[in-house]
Amino acid sequence: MSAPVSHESERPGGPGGSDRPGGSDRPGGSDLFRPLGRTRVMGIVNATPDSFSDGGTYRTAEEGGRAGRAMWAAGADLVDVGGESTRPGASRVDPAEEARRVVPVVAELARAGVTVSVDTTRASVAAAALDAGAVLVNDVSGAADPELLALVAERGAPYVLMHSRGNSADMNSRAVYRDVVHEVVDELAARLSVVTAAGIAADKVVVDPGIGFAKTATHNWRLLAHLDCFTELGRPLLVGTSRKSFLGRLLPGADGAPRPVEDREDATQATTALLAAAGVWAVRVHSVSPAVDAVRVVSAWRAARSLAAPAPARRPSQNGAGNGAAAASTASDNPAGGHVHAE
Ligand code: PMM
Repeated sequence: MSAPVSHESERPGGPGGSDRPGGSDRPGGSDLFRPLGRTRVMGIVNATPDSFSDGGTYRTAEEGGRAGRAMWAAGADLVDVGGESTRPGASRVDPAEEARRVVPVVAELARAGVTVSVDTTRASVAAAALDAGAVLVNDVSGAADPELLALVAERGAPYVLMHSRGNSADMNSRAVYRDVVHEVVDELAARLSVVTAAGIAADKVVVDPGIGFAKTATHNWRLLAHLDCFTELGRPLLVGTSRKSFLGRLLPGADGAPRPVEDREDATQATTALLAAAGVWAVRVHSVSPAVDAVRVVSAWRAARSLAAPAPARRPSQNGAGNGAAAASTASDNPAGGHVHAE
């Protein structure tokens, strides 16, 4: 587990850095794993009619491209383009239709210099997207398709291995765990072996706990609270909480109904800050600008904790407990329970 933030105050702009739009710390495709000392922000463009949050928003390649470029301008490190909804119950689209949705958006973004990942479970779509300039394959199936793995291995592309069980038709019924954290870690470890046996280099793999995929809200919270357990996989961690239903359930309206998707943005940024403080490699978000800000806030906070002089001594209190308490609070440097693999 690395301590992600160590050089923030050396950046122009001081702690937190002025690494916003166009900054030199946004590495391109071949450099995805270069240590940045902060969590990356992956923007989401779903070129689908039916994704749970942004489905139907980008009806043409131009609209998808414009949205992706705006995310890049807002400071995204990557833009993830998908053409098939993965929400529970969604029906599958024909691979040719998925490619028709995704490839022009990928091509336009790559032409504009944006670092693009493709969110697909299919080899044919991944191949076309890589041809069009994508640099990372984001596979939410949990490495279900040997053809996709063979393609990624052959191209030498970085690969996101996300935990899931089943498919969108049956994932809810498979959300049954005795110990969700260790079962998800163990299942990811097993899939990581499959991925490397297929020829994908371990050092090109990012792992993802798959928030909301075959998980209840309680499972999601447990995973988020114990991300440090994922360090044993030895790979960077990507986490996607953006606007997901467990946030809606946490924040019901007066009528008890879950908060609607469009009103989950503030809660999403709270999770972004927690994830950045936990040191994850990247967060996957619909709204980039507040996530970039949240990451910068965490960077400044961490820089102040790790680089500054020791925490100011407490004034001795009347009962004489002062300095002991200060020492105890600085000894535990991470309120999120330990840094997870950031780089
Ligand atoms: N979530 C969704 C889609 N793709 N990919 C990864 N790696 N991790 C996720 O959590 C994830 C994903 C579902 O959200 P969306 O429909 O808003 O894209």
